[in-house]
Amino acid sequence: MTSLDIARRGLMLVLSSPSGAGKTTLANRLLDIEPTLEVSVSVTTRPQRPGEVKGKDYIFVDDDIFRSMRDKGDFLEWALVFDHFYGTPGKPVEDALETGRDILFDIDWQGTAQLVKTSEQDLVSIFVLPPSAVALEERLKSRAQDTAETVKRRMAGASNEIQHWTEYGYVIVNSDIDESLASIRAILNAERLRRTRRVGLEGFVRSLQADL
Ligand SMILES: Nc1nc2c(ncn2[C@@H]2O[C@H](COP(=O)(O)OP(=O)(O)O)[C@@H](O)[C@H]2O)c(=O)[nH]1
Ligand SMILES: [Mg+2]
Repeated sequence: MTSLDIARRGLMLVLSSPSGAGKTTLANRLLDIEPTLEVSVSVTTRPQRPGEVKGKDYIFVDDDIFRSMRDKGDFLEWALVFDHFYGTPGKPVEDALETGRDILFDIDWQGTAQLVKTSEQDLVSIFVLPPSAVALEERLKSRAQDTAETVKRRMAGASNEIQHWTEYGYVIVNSDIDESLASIRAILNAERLRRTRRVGLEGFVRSLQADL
């Protein structure tokens, strides 16, 4: 018997950052090395970008569909980000948590604040900061898919997003991808061992005690 054999509830790993801080790269690298980690696919009204895959990067819908999903209570959280709606479908999350699977969320501070209210026990939140303003701007400019206007707006948005760093359980300054990745794995591994998630511990300890 090892810790890994003991049943536990899954956890919700939230990664937030201003765009350009390297969060997407970190998330993709994390998924490569953590094959059991699932991704929460958000619903959005933002237009699909070249290279994005429907149903994998986002579920792309129009405003009417988004509103009707929202009004039906389909979302665990939702927010308006840069003029577009984004929402997290609730059903896949509860299914995963109950069966001990961990889910990764790429959502903003508004969504995280809602999850703190509804799901604090399940939540592990990490805020990713860029090492400097210059580094942030460089990363935004190197992404050819965004227009100069968008880059400008996202720089302004970054300042607003960063204000919310204190609402997260963990903060990472992403100057080195490998180092940041190692930190995220350390957080994930420790949080997986948290007593309160480990629903199988009671039975394990009971049978241990019975044999003593
Ligand atoms: N609250 C919330 N935010 C989301 C959701 N999905 C994506 N976001 C956030 O919306 C922002 C814009 O995402 P995106 O359109 O992919 O552009 P990006 O900034 O280039 O990643 C990012 O901060 C995401 O974390 C969601 O379901 N809920
Ligand atoms: Mg993104």
